[in-house]
Amino acid sequence: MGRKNAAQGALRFATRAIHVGQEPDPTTGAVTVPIYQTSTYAQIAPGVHKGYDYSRTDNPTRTALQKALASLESAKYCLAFSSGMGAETTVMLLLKQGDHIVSTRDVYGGTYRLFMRAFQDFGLRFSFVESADIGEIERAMTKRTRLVWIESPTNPLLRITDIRAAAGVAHRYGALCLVDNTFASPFFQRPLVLGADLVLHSTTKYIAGHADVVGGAICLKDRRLHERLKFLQNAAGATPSPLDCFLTLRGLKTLALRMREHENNAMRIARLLKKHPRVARVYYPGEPDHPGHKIAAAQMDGFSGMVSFEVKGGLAEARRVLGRFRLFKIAESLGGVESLVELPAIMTHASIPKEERKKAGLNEGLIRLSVGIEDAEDLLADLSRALGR
Ligand code: P1T
Repeated sequence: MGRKNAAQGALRFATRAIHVGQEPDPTTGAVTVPIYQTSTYAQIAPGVHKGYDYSRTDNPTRTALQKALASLESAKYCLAFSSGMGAETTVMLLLKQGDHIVSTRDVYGGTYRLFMRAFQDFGLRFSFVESADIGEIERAMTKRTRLVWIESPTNPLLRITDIRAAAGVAHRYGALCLVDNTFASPFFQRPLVLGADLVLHSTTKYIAGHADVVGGAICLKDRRLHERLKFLQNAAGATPSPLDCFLTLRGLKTLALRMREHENNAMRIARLLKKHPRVARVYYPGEPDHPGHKIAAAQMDGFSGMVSFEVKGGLAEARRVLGRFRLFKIAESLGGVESLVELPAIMTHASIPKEERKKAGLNEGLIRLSVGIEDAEDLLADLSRALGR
């Protein structure tokens, strides 16, 4: 599907990650885009400037990041934010009272919290569906549905939605289709090529890749929608600092290298888990018996680095397993070079009510791994020790 090398002229993905938007600085020749640590810009006359007037509105370090990310997502435009949640909040400002949103049920806990405990109070209505079943999306659509919100692969159950089909349903009802592409990264999946209207990222994760910066982004093709979102980016003000943009851009340069390693390591971890007598269930879309494997193989270029699993013995045993890891650190977040482990029901998804988690199939004892790019043998040894022999 849409091989990474096809889009955006002759340059391939890994090259674009290093060069697009990152020409040497015109005044000094600096090869690395500088951190333009300035809040404002001297104007030639009132209202006459060189394209920058205030750093909430625009900043050259942010411009470089936005251009690079737009290229990698096969988008025309990208807008960067101070966090993934800042990006999500800004998308929601496109809507108005009475509008209806159909969302994947298994979404990041913070996304659910934003919808139900912030925007519901403004008169937005939400339906959560198992979007892996396109029929469920279709049955939830109404005349007021403005947005179909997809996560694929989902956080934390790694479910897969057919993005082309979901976008098709959204468009038939005159709604937009947004894909949160955080778990795949543009290296493995480009939803705009599959028909989605908006791609959202927590750039905190694979894109920045080193667990040292929080950020978000929205990528899109449509000029008018970009104009509105750019207005909202500035009006609401959840914009990233120049240093955050620099760190994110620095991480982005090695995205291709890192994603291959994340995937290689995750494949080996999933295989070990599948064979392990203490493991009850493994969730990894790269496994041929994963229910979404065929669709994932068709719409993605790889299966990324997130693996979830359940051990026999439920929550109590899961806690014991977490306590035995040495390399994998118990922490929220994902997508960095270092391996992390967590219990979603207690940590990242605790803000979703228990009944809702149950409906999604998110069990209390589910363990989520963000597989890093350490040596695979060391990770496998750590996992074996944690599971117990
Ligand atoms: O943390 P922030 O950069 O604001 O991004 C929010 C967000 C949005 N979408 C997805 C799919 C996410 O996973 C996240 C953040 N997730 C975690 C912190 C986590 O550990 O799952």
